[in-house]
Amino acid sequence: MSFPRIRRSRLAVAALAALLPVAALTSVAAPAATAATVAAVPTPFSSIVPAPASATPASGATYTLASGAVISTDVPGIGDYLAAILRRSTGYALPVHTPGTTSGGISLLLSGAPASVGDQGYQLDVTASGVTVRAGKAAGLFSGVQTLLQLLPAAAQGATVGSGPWTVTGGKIVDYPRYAYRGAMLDVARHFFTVAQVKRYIDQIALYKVNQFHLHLADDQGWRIAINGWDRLTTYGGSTQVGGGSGGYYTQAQYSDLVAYAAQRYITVIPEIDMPGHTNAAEASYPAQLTCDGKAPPLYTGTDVGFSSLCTSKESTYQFLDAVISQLAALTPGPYLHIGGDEAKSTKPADYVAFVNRVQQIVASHGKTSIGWHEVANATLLPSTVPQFWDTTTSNAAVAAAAKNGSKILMSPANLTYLDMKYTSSTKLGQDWAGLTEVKKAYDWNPGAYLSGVGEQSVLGIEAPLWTETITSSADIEYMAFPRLAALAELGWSPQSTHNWTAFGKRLAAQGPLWKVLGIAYYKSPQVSWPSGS
Ligand code: IFG
Repeated sequence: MSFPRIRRSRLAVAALAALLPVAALTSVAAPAATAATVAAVPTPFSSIVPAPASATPASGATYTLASGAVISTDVPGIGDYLAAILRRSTGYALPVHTPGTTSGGISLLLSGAPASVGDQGYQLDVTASGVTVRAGKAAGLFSGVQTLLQLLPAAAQGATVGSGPWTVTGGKIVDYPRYAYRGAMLDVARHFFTVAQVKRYIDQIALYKVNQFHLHLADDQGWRIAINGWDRLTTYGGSTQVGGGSGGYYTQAQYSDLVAYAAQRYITVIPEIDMPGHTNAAEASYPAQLTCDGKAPPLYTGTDVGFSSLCTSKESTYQFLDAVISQLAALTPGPYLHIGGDEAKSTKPADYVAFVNRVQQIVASHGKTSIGWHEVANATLLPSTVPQFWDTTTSNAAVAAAAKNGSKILMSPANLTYLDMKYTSSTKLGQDWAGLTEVKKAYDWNPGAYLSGVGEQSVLGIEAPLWTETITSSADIEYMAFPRLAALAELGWSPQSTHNWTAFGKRLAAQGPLWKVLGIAYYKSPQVSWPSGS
């Protein structure tokens, strides 16, 4: 079988793998290739997103998953997760066992990893006889499994049994993240998304080792989480959304289901109740307690910001917030609660500062750490409070002062990380107030050297927010999130030394076949040479 001589570049290899089905159908220059006659070209280590800290292929060595393979693991939940995916696509039984005498197959072990991989990293070894992932903690094993899945043909993540062969490139990978916090945010307030839609997005962010999922649960247009004793927040405050649709909300059981689903993928949920601004839905629901004049504003279905404020001088406001925060804290295993704090244009600055100072204490009294949009840095931050930077500037005095004072900063510059920014002026979805953000612009920056006065050691990590004023479906989410979420996930995980747009563009191209298999409705950026058929 001879293909026209192709530069054995990474892209060509990935394209070759993706072209096989098309070549079989359309090739006239060479005899029709069928999967049986041409072994699928294993995915090279250089195609993995995020780029691993270190990867050494073993030339010529490969491992092919066979029907009798066994998954041996110290963490049954991860074994079952991998087995479910591979049983569906290979048709193999793939029993999951605790590690024993059986060798070969796939081993996922909590022993033998080098200390350098830390709590979230792993070591992956592929030899002709099997695949071994080693980690210090389960989260690291899960990350190693994501890398293994990317090394298998894209069809291995498909919903129907494929023909294989299920071949993996041989070699060794030792990998660990640059930042502890690699996040994605979904705004379910402007437009409500069902539990199934949120779980679909959680599955997708897990592909790229994102480990924090920030849910923007309340805003002017809707309150989306049931709070016991405050039913009108959801029955009335959750009854609409941008554009006037019927909105919706999560019961506490549904929220807990999302938290558990994310946790099975080693993703921590961070709930946000935006305050003191962005609170029209809450004020409309409980005007006596939350507004200064006791008058209920009408429900709001537009997209303006900055017109609402909780009444910061009323004690009932803080009794309300204590109920909300204590119930969310009880439902949230993770360390963080997000208190919003952005665009409080209708709150006097001195009132805002006093409010933020007090709310941080309420959050701490319920055992959690606050994250707030970076305006909270104008208050007196608790040492553990995390300002989330979202402006389009490269300097902010209050944030720099907080960093100097020891605060960790979460990086979300709107012009680089906001997934609701249009790609180009012809992008139908999204907004453009922070500029137009093609995938190269989302990739080509350094979170550890972006904001003056905020160096590498002050950066907690990076987060990609998706605001949903114009986003109403899973296909909309996917179009705006992919490929930019993969770019931002790499910025959060990979060493700065691997940062190279040309190489990353080839890695992105290699994701195209997987996104096609998964039905991810991604934006085919012209900045990337996507394999045809992907
Ligand atoms: N800014 C607002 C969001 C949203 C966004 C849309 C923040 C922190 C513009 N606040 O971003 O509520 O409207 O791009």
